[in-house]
Amino acid sequence: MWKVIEKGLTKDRIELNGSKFLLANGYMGYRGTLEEHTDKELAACVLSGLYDRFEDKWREPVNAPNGFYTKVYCDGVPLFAPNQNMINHVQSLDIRTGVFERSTTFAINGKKVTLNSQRFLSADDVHLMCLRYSVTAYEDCYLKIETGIDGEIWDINGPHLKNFVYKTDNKTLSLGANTIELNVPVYVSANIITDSELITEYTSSKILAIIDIPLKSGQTYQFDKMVSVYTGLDTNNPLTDSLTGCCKDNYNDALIRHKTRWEERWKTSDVVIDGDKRAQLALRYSIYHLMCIAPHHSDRVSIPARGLSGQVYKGAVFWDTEMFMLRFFILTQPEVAKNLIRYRINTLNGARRKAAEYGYKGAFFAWESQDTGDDACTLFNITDVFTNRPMRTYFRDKQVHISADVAFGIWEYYLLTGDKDVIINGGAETILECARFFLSYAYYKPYKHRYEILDVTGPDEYHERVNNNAFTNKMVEYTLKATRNALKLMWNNAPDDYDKLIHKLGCADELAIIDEFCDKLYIPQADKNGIIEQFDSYHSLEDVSLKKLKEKILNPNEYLGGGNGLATTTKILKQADVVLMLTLFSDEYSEKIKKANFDFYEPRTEHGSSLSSCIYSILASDIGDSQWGYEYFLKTAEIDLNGSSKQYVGDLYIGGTHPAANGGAWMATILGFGGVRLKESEVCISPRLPESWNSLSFCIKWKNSDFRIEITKNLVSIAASCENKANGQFNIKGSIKNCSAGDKIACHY
Ligand code: IFM
Repeated sequence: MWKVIEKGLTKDRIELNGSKFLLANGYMGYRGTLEEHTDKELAACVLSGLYDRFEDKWREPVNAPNGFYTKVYCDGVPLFAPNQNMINHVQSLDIRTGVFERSTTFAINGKKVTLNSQRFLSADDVHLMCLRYSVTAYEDCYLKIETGIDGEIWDINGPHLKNFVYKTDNKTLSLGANTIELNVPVYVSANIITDSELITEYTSSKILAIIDIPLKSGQTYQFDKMVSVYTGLDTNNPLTDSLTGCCKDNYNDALIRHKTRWEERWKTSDVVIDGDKRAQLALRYSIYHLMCIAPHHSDRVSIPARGLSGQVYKGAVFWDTEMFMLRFFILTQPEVAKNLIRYRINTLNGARRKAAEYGYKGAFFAWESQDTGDDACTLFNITDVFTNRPMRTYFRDKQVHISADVAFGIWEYYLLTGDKDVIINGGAETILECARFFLSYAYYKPYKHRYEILDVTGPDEYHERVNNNAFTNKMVEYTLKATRNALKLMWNNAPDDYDKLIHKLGCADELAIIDEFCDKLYIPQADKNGIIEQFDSYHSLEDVSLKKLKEKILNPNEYLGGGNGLATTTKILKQADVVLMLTLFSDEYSEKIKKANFDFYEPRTEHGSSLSSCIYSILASDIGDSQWGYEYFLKTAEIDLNGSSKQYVGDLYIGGTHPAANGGAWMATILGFGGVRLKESEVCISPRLPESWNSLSFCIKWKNSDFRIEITKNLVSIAASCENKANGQFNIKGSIKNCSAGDKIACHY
């Protein structure tokens, strides 16, 4: 259950396959197109963390020139899949090792030839991409192979590269260019490993090595191509470094090193489901995506909403990372989680600038965050499909919950890892700045003796500018409590740093007010039926059924929110909102309340966001409805396998991979079906496996200690690593078990 295979190829599959067969290593992502494909087929090598703005278009990540570009002519006829000469095609992605393969057979004037390729983006050296390419002839024929670096690249809001320069020496080719906005150099060098003679050719956008070779029937010609990518953000000498990078290794050795890294990752991150092959593949596929786009190498970048599958959503980092992906990394690869946290700390000044821009104090994090933390989100983010006019959306200025999501991520990282260093070095400051932002944003209503948070947009983006969104208020409360605790931790562990911080921010007087704010913040409560109103006056909106609402849709891409959206005046929500709150703060709400809200909001949720289903899955499991839980899990886990997601909103292309759903699939499994709740002092496990699952096994790292957990229908077994420093306290459906280094415990439930 480790291979994703697709047989045959039609034009309409190319775009989806680009995402489905993505290779990535955190530094760059290479779409699952074929070597002969170009910008027209959306071939792209997306660079993480390098952004560019062309004229007044949206700023977005830069795509590097395509170093895998290779095209073969057989007796003068180009081999291009899919076309009328293609008689067989299969492509696969080995998610255990991050290796892509294709095999395509063509018939040219009655002569058969097969192209095979294998490629990977090294997990060991993130600048390196490797291709092994071969052609087999079944009749005598004459081949011309052009392989090189293609500078004609797919851009959504480009072009982003100018001043192309070419360089060649014997078996290496280099193509360099500079970004438009900041003039950052980008270099791609390729080392073509072959005994054949190469003739170099330039076109206006490509540098090519040409290999002319006659093949006898049954003969195979093979070459390897080692490609290295460096930019001016990585080094002062991107040309030299990319040239050295592409020459230092051979394909086989690089592959061994790459596979070793993947093996290490799976060791801590694999989840084994016994009894359900479909779920197993979908879950592993989700985990593969999380691991391949994660910044293992840097704390200057995070994970964009569409990963490294393209420039969609401006390559920006949303709340998706903290709320949907971070927990996977905290519990399986905390060093990556730390990079994700440090990215927010490193972009704190951008968040301060945004708060100041709106007249607030502290840190208002970007709804769409890029390299500096300044907000890439525009005020008119969607175009109305009917009028073709830009539509005012309030994502940028009113989704204030983003600052609470960031604070939540930082504090949860600390609670589950015990890593005080992050809190002392920037974490506490960031959380405190978020609290100061909320204090300046909130209103104190003296006649109600409470603080309220007015004029916000919650996760349900169909209802903008509402008051007291329950999720937002609850998250703000968490931020304020985390502020107290983070400052206490700093005071106890690094009093000098604490003093310096309070002095630097000049906020000594605000600390007591933050405490009062926390105690007097209004948190919407359940009514007599157990329902928590999503925001003030939500209940007075029209209660139309989702079916009826959908019948009114005139254009499949029309936006249901905004000023005139069909959902705006109704109770139909875009994505989990109150339900998300109930999963995050599960312990604080009774089963009755959870059930009442699930039953109330579920039929009213359109799931217009890929972030929605996983949350419903978790809550469904929590309230014991494994059927709902399973359906929503599959919807989430298979989203990038079957390409079933929305591709357009208005005229905005939103295709690509869905890392938040990938993280959501993991959460739905571990938190939902596994019933795992991680706290600072103990790990609680209340399993509710889906019917067909015999067992679920996985590892978690909790407070720097490793535990292997296996859950069957009636037994939870836990094995602690012999190297563990901390003892684990496990609460298995109320039965408390301690698990020290080397222990193996089992508990019936
Ligand atoms: O962050 C999400 C948001 O909640 C819904 N629209 C898409 C964004 C990026 O995934």
